[in-house]
Amino acid sequence: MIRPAVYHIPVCPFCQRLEILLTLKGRRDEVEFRVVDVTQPRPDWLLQKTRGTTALPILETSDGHVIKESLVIMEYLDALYPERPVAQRDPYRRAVESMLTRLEGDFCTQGYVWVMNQDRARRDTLRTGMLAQYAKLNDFLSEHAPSGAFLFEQFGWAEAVFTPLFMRFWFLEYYEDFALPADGRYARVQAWVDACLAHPAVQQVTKEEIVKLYYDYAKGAGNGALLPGREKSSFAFEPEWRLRPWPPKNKYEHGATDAELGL
Ligand SMILES: N[C@@H](CCC(=O)N[C@@H](CS)C(=O)NCC(=O)O)C(=O)O
Repeated sequence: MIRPAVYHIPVCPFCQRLEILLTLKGRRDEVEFRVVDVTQPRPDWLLQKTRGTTALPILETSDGHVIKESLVIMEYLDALYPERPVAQRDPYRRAVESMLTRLEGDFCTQGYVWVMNQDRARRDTLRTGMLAQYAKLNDFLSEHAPSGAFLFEQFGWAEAVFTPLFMRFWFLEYYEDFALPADGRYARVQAWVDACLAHPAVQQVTKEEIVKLYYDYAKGAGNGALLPGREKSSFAFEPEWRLRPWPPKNKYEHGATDAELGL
């Protein structure tokens, strides 16, 4: 039987959600992950599968159907392999984790808008906006999961959705000196973030990889786009990220060359 295939961009947070979900289910090897290079135009055969859209991941089922959107693909995989369900089964608990999941879009947008910002004057506003997003999560968890690390007893659906974003936001820590203030307003969400980052099912990427690959995002160029004066994207596969130096942190003062980035 042909395995389902996920077309993905390595280091993409939405793709990592699928890897985490499958790892939690002990099914990581039952889905084939096929790598797409975000720095190159999408090949025609892929655009035919997606009917022209470029966002990844997509999943191609064993019988050739295409499913888009990471949260929808998560639903599909959780239903396809029903043992060890990741989504809550109890209707109320499922509603609670769905309410938390609905917060991921604004949370994600705020972090990406901030990392891509090039106007130093907007930094404070963006930081305030990011803190407001964390405060929302803090409030939600304080109401629905005041004690314990996770939303429910174990790392589950909401954690699989959010952890890839917590990991990407290492780029805010590095390029924007962002850290959650160590006070009561964020204590519950900080405990959640820490528990999520430490979980064995999420170790597909590292801080070093994210900081190095997302350098161009920090300079305002997303999705493998090329910055002026550069010949290679920080998302290039070669040279491998481990062989490159850590990028300069001072994104508002300096634009690193390919050579400085080890590209
Ligand atoms: N809402 C989508 C977002 C997917 C998305 O934005 N993927 C990025 C990679 S991290 C992408 O494919 N960007 C390239 C493009 O859109 O052409 C999901 O959850 O799957």
